[in-house]
Amino acid sequence: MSTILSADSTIIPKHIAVIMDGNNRYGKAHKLGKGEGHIAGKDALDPIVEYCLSTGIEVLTVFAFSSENWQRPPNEVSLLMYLLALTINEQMPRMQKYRIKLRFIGDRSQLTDELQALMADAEAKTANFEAMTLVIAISYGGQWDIAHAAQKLAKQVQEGQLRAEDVTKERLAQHVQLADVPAVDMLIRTGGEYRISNFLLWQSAYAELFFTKTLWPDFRPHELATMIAEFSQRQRRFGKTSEQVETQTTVINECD
Ligand code: M2E
Repeated sequence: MSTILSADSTIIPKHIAVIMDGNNRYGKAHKLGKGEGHIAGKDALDPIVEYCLSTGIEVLTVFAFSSENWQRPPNEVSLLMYLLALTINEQMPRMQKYRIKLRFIGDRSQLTDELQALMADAEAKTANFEAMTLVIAISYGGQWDIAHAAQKLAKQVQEGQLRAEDVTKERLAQHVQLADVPAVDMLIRTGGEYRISNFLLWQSAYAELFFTKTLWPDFRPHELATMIAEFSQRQRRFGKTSEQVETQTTVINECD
């Protein structure tokens, strides 16, 4: 397996995905108003992004809004939509400063034209940046992602460009979201629940899983650093297994 090592020989993951759970419970615990936990959660991301950047993580993907979140109370959905637009606008100068590529995954057809335009504009303005990629999952579901990829192949079959027996996992892998970046190495969930909740199902097939009771607004870089150290140890312990795992990678440094 191609591996990137830090100066102290820690194995650095290429792609970290985070389920940022616990905003509402944080709001309640701190006696904040309804929805204010999400505002606190919005600010927790910046230090994590900066830590990932300085550590050499290539891709950070965060679950901002799931396909299931549409079923939350209408007030909360509206607030989250507002916060998404606000955050994208707020983040643009930081993306330029740090040269971070911003990308979005999920079913955009469900979002307002205004939000869709904002997302397209943010992607276009950061498309050439290569310090890191920050992926925001909005209206995203892993099952939607896989079904959407299957539809693309089904259309090719319908048009006679592909045989049904050529619908393989390799071809599906080319059509799921983030097909062009390394697979998820670490999947982290904050907030104390032990579920994947329909996040990057395909892309996390071989991910190491990390769960913490820390609520998302309290999640800090030092806790992420501890998890990365644990990731590194797990990778070393199961080195044999991980050698057999084929991921889409750019070879930077062959080790072992
Ligand atoms: C996010 C969105 O719960 C969400 C509220 C908005 C902020 N957030 C959490 C995000 O995930 C857009 C960008 Cl550019 C960055 C983060």
